[in-house]
Amino acid sequence: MSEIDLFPVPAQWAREARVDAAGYEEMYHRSVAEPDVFWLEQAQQLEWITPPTQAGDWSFDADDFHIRWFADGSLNASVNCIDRHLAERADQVAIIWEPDVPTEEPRRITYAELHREVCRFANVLKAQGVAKGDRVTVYLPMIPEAAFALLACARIGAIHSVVFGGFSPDALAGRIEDCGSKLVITADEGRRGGKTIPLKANVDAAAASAPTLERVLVVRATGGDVPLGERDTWYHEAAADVSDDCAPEPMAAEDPLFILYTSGSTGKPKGVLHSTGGYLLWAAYTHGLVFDYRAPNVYWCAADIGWVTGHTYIVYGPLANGATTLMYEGLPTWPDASRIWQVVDRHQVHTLFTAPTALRALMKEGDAPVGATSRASLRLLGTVGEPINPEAWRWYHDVVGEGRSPIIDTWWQTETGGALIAPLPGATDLKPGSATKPLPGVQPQLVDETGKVLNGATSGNLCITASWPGQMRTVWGDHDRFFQTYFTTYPGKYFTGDGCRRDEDGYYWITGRVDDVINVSGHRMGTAEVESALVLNHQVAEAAVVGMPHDVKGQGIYAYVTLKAGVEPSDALAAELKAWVRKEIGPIATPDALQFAPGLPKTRSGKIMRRILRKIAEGDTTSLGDTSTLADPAVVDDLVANRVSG
Ligand code: 6R9
Repeated sequence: MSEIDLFPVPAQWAREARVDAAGYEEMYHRSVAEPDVFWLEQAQQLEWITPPTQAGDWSFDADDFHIRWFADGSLNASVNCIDRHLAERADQVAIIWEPDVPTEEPRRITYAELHREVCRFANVLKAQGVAKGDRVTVYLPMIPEAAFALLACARIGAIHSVVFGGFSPDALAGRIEDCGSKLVITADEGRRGGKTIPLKANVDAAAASAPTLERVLVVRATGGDVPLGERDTWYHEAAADVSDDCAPEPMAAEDPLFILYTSGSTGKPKGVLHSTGGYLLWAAYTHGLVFDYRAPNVYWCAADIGWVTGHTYIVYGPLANGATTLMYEGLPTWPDASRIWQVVDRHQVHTLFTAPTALRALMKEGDAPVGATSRASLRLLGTVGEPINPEAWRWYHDVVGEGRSPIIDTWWQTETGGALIAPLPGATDLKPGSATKPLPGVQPQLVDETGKVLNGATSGNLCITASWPGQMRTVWGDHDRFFQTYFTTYPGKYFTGDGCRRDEDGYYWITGRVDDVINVSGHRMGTAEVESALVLNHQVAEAAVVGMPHDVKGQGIYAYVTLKAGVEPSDALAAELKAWVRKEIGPIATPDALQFAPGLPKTRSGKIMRRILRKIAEGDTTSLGDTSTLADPAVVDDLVANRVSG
């Protein structure tokens, strides 16, 4: 190992952290050697109604496929995130809310207030007819009511399904229908970076193609002029005369807590289902370990609640651990590139958790906007969502953290519930660009294409061989798809879809997806989803979408489009089709580059050779590999000649 690439644990962290290097080794060993004992012990960090006597009960094999954790235990997630803290920290701030507009006042919600707000919200949901097991779709901006709504669902045993506010009415309708939600919680409008998002209008548009939708609860956020129809109720009116106490619903550990839709390599987005006990424990356990959280430090995860990171590391993990969690309505770069650091100073943030794409965008603005702020409160810096390039890692470490704060690069997925591979601040020496080592309880394995296990320093496809409590339990409504997607590529193992290198020190380096999923600014997009949106347009005959390198987003979207006979390509049509995708799915799916292709490179059996399309999109046209198996090799020359830049 070259010394230059190793950042040892800072002395203060080594002294003060709960887990040091020896502690990690011991914990890891125990988690694998005696998983039942280990997990029943860890489970004690939650408050149970009935404490579990069983830990993991699972099999990844086809003939006995099942995953259960703590199955005889019962609990309520909102009690764990709120009620149990009241004796000790009723007056501690639970949520700091920082508004989009810097001149507006932040909100500070104590645990006692959170209890009242969540109980009221829960009572409103009950009055709207929501009962245990019902699905509730949440389409809200980053306002405290988003956290209240999630916890209120948890309190009464309803299953929340959050849809990111940037998704279009069509994408929203699909997600409402798939899980059969009768109620949507939204706001008049959202705000972000000075722009407003017409959330309520989007729900109205979605309703036309979402027949299961019966009622809409509207939170007043901006005060915009939004007409209410027959199925709509203002939240503040409904909350005016409900009690501020609500008895929590006892839930079995395996009862669902939430559904969150995510993109896969094929088909429509999957409703990833998480359980109450296992997920909540994973959220609390990993938040406690990787951020070594101590009250009353201010902890800020700058994700959106529409993604799993917001679920686990803004709401469930920190609140289960009695933290002060900061929720930010806006963008890190608005009104200018200092904003994120001003928020750090304003609230004396101790731990900041953000994404490589945000760091790259900030880095582009130079060091001056950072230097204009103090950041003296920072002690820990986290990252998530995509591989972090060593250059961005070093900038985060040296410029933002002034060398003081370890960089906690957490690798995980919507499916995993929380971090699986990540350093511990008091235990793990860091290497820029590596998520380092598996957390106790996590058993990664690298395999080759044929499934052969690769040992030692090597590269391969990343699998996890043993279940962990935070593992997803099913795809909503399609258990067979769950099994097929994750457990059949390498039988008996969970396949992550990621490629990975393991070095001579046993450090893991995630290299990115090996399937047709692309990672745009840390957001997962299935190429198939963008292709389906394009071919819905009457002018499009066929489309193929691949990722291309992008210096801020990590990956951009490159679309090849074959038009129907008689339709002429033009710049105007390219712009029209980009706008079409934006409208069909949402702004995050807008192609960065769109090339008209008279033909796509296909094998004689009609399979599109994406390998070639990726190479052309990357601008690497010298090594296209073997094109002799193509039905018409000439199409490649045309594609190379007419490549567009993003
Ligand atoms: C939490 C989240 C999951 C995919 C995952 C991988 C990529 C996430 C990463 C990372 C390298 C990290 N990914 N964290 N790659 N280093 N620290 O992002 O969930 O939206 O489901 O995306 O993101 O490719 O498979 P999700």
